[in-house]
Amino acid sequence: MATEPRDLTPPIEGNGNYTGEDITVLEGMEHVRLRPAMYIGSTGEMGLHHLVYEVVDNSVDEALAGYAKKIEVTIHVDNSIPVVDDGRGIPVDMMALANGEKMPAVQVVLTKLNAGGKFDSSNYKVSGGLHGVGVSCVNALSQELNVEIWRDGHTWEMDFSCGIATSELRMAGTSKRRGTKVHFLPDKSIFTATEYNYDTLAQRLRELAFLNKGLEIVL
Ligand code: 0RA
Repeated sequence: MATEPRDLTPPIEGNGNYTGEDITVLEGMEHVRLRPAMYIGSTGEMGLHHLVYEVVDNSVDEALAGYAKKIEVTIHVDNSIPVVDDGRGIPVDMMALANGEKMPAVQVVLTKLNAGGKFDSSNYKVSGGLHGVGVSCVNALSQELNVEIWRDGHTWEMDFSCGIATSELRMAGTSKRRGTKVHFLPDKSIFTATEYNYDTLAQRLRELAFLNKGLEIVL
């Protein structure tokens, strides 16, 4: 039976919106940007700070797994935040996705929403408070994100914008160090607050340090 190929182009009205009858299935990352509050609670000051907690939680998980001993958080003057840990480093090996596509594991961690996959750490996440939505949400809500990984004698780097890779994973040199730096700049077009508050971050990070004996957190 011959079936007409369907035109899947969404009809865009003058206002740029889809019409009511169109069924729209968004990829996860687009949905995070369209409905950020569903993922991080708000797009105000609370949500802005939540981004930091989300990234730090990943490093705390590395500490809970017995690898990271120190986490360093810095508030840069442009309100970008690097979070550095001395854990194993996010894996960089190539991974095959369900659809046959291949990409470095770090790209999977940073661009695929947690859905119980291989790298879903929620099973053992006890570091604090909210159920983590994952570092991929932070990536989706960041106008820029750069990840640096020190692993197996090498430094690796990759760049993203709004959750989309803007570079390939590159080997950027040799290193004896071990760990991960996630440096992100929250998207000013999404957040209504754009300034980080030192005391707000200090209070939360101090709580995390108390909850995780042996873990050093520097702000
Ligand atoms: C997936 C697997 C492994 C480590 C991590 C992710 C990881 C994620 C983050 C995020 C911030 N810091 C991190 N450190 C590690 C396990 C790696 C292995 O088996 O060697």
